[in-house]
Amino acid sequence: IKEINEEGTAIKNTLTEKDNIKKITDDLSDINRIVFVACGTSYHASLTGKYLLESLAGIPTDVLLASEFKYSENTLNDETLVIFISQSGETADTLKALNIANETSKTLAIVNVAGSSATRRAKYVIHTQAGPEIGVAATKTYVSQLTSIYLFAALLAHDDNLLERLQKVPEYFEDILKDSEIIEKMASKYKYAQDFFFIGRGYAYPIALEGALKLKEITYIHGEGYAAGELKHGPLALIDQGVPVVVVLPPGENHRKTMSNLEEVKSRGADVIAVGSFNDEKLISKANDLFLINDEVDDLIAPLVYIIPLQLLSYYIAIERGLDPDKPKNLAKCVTV
Ligand code: F1P
Repeated sequence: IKEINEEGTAIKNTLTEKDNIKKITDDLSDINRIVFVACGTSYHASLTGKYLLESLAGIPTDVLLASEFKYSENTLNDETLVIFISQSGETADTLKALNIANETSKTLAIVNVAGSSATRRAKYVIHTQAGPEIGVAATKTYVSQLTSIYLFAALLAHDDNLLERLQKVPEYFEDILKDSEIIEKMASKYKYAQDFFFIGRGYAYPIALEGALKLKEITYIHGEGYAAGELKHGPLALIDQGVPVVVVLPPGENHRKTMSNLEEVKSRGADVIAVGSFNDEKLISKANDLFLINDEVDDLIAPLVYIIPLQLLSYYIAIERGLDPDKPKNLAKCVTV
């Protein structure tokens, strides 16, 4: 919980890396493809990077799990930038992929631990400024990775408006944390659920995936993250009376469509837990449980902010179930095999 509380500060500190990141983007004007490579939470940060880089900079971007990297390695060349995201900089699968990519392409590592192996092997390095993270499940390092990726994309795309908006992001955290009691009550209501679903579209999709991963990691409850539009291709069969479905719904162009997915799950009896904005009357009238966020946080910057209530939900459910959220079973802080 200490680390979740430090997330606003971690973002503020990481924003100070802007000038260092600018030097890197100035040097990369000739790239025509980007490939992100990562594991776990860092993979979800990478997915957000794909949406940002393709929409802001128009650069085709792929995202690969480090353990699957070798199946795509022969598509790389010297105009490809391969970006490795890893809080530890020591994850074995990520380092293996980095060694391979160094042979053909430009490589950039976005890492929280200074001096780690990834920082020594990659051509370019961005240091996230989250400070030490003791909890095994990544929280403040995740929003710091995202902050680095946002800065990188905004600088590459010369998007001054986004750069300005990023400065404001830490200000949204205080209000969210003040409302954490709302999440505590939700946790007590849903602590015995066997399955959770998390849905979102566009920028909200990786938020849903990361929300589901946090739940699995620290509460051992089955959580599935889905692109909201994918529900109708099978998973709707699993939505029954009383199944909690977390709908991630920031204001933006996907709102109408995600609302119709919300109606779909609700008509099958799901308990809808919505994370949305204060002025969203439609959402407020439909959800069973709500967590509301400042209306200024639209879908573009939502990944940095909307993840906080989802992390808190997993945290409080773990506490309610008598589990130690800092020491999840079968998960190491750094996977070196
Ligand atoms: C990747 C990761 C983390 C997860 C856990 C195990 O680590 O999957 O996302 O929370 O710590 O490792 P990293 O490559 O980002 O250090």
